[in-house]
Amino acid sequence: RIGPSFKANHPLASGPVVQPAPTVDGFVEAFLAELNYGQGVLLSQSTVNDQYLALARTVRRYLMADWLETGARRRQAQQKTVAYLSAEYLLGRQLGNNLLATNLQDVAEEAMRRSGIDIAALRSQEVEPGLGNGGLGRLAACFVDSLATMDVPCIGYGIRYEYGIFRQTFVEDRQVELPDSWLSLGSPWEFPHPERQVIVSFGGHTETTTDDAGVERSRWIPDWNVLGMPYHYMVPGFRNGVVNTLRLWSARATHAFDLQIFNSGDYAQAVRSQTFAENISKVLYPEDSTPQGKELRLQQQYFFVACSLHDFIDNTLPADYDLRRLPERLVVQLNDTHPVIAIPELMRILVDRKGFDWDEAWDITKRCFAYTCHTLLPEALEVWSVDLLGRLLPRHLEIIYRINEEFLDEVREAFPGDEMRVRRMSVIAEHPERSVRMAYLATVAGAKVNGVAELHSQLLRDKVLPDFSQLWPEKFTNVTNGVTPRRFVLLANRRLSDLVTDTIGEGWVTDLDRLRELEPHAEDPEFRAAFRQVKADNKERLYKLLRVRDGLDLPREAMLDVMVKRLHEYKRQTLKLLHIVSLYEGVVSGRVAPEDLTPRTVVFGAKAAPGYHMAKEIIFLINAVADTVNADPRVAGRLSVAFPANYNVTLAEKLIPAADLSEQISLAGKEASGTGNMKFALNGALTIGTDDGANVEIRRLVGDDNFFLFGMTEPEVETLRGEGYVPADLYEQDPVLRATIDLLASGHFTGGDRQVVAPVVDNLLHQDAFMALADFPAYLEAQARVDAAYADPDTWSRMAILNVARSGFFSSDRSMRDYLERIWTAR
Ligand code: GPQ
Repeated sequence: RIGPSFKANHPLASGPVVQPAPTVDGFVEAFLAELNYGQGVLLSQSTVNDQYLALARTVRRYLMADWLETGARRRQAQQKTVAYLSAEYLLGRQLGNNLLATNLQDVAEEAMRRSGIDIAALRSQEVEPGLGNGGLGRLAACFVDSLATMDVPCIGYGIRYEYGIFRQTFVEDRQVELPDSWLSLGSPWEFPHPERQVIVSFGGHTETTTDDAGVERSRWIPDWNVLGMPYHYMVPGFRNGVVNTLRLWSARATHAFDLQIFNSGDYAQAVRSQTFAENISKVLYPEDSTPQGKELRLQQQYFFVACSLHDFIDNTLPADYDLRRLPERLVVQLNDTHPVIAIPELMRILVDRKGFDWDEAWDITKRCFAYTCHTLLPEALEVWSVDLLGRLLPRHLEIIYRINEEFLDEVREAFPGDEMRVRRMSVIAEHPERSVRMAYLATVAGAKVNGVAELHSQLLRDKVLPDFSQLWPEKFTNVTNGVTPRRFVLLANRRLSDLVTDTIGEGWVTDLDRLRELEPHAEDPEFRAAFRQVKADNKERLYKLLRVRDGLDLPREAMLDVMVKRLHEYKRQTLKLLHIVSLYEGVVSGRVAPEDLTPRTVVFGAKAAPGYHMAKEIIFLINAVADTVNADPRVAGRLSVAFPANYNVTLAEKLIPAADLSEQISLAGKEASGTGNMKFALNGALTIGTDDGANVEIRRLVGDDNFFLFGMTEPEVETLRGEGYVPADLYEQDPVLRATIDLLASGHFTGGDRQVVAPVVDNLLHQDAFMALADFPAYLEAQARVDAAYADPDTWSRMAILNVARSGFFSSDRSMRDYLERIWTAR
């Protein structure tokens, strides 16, 4: 490793860092310097991209002193640090957030104006880093934001994918995926540190040797290596002088290029090892909640985990640090099972590299880790085949076996004679193939295990890990998810933020419970009118965007009904689609007069995993229904459906503030938490939702009167499944449902083609694993309640205001306080 070349005691060595003046003049000066010296162009000759990059680097300059100061302070303080290990960070655009954090948005806007530049054009130039799939990745981004705002020492560790989540387009109504080359126009927010590269090994075999003390030790002889190069990203706290670090790893070859082979003329072979190594961080796996068990994915997981632990232990702790005290300085939070291979990796470091004996190493390891589970779907629980793991990481497999052996001895001791239980609890599954259950490994090694909403944590204890919660009840806890109010209220909804600040004063952005002070204003007609105006303005802004972005022309006056989330059968986009078709069918069959429909615009946003066929069929069907409904004059101005492609964080920031109705309609017991639901409530949309995930807590807080609940509860779902669920019977018995499905099945939306709708329709009639048909009547009835409430603007605004006022609990700052209290300082 290349050390500092500067004398540490030189007067300039430790600052102060010169920060540009926080004035328009100071900003213009710094901006022009970046344009001229950083970008190498004159203002008169610069492109929008030049200007965007220079603007970004200017904002960076204002953050730099705080970043360096925070780093120095953290090194001095010897506090416990949270290492948040996450395979995904769905960051969203950085410019707006960082202008907000530095409180420079007005200065920057004026400085750009003075330079003859419209800052809005530069904002749109930024390609968001989409290094995550959905809720789990966005949660990680919210958490690091909150930790910086609360001045908690945290390093976010992850992977710098060269390609993030794919860009979605529609060709003839079907999803087509394009690569997300987010780095191609330059990446002003990252700092590569090649001098801090780390070696990561794979493959090979193990050997048993005897050490000087006569103890048998295993030694790993790997057969290939790659380098991990860290890229640092600033994570600014909100106007508090703190800037934490996100450290994302990029894979490089140890030997990029073989000159001998090149000279002999085989160019492809000459760079083979480079291509091979760089593949590891090439692309984000686009499966959300459905791991595929692919070798490259395991390579990614081990790659970033090994880099991160090495970085913390060998580069972040003082050189002489006594590792027996590691738990005083480090807590590793595992974001789902993706980084769980960190557990045997820490054991390997302690035992093989640092010479600890097994028991001491295990004691240290157990106190360092905590595990968050984000799902209840059995197919989402990661397992790795022993065969693959043994081939890629033979020493880690050995360590896992020993952890499991000792753990199963403990089980036998607690439950003598109960071999069934031992088999159930084993970290190694025997069927359908010998494999490692990563959630079990995390539960065995973790000091704490948490779910992400109350209902989820309870089901996790009772249904997913019942044997473990019986053995170690005190291990299990809940931390309900949250979202950052900086990005999702202040940045996304400036109009609402201004109204809130005018009404209750400043300070609520970092103390979100203060939104409660809005409650009395729900009764004030003037405030309600102002609140409605905010919604109207946000809708106008959205419709303007959708016209330019997607060529959509949407009616201004309608209720805006929004369902945005990954496409998953359990989330039940099909239930929403059945609702739309039933409204439409009512009009075209003459059952309902068009004037009796509450004008609605339904907006979907959803990406499907490229290999998830049913999800892609559902996307096709939504698009087909949208085309037909939007073109039919019989429902014109009464019902429209929009499905803008490529839903991402950037679009969410425009959509959510404009929404009237938030669709959270998963089958009860399937959505671990949801976080979109929280963003909508905080932005004054009302929720129509099932008793699932964090909906339960939203409803309890905002009140039954201000939430449209429908559908079966989780125990009712279980009962129905136990009785034998036959969706076709419901179709036979319910004339509205039958007419709705018949219209879909008739080919009405697909130019008469009945074949193309069959996959979805047949699945609903004959499987319907997520019981959309069972909840359909209740859903229609709840939507009728929605219409009735919407008919009176004052009723609706009152309910919406109370949603905002009572949702402060869902700040990710509160989630972080809960993690601190229940997990990170609890030991
Ligand atoms: N979630 Cl296991 C993901 O986004 N990806 C995953 O791989 C898994 C879970 C979601 C989960 O479905 C939501 O209910 C949660 O709100 C979210 O994680 C954050 O906890």
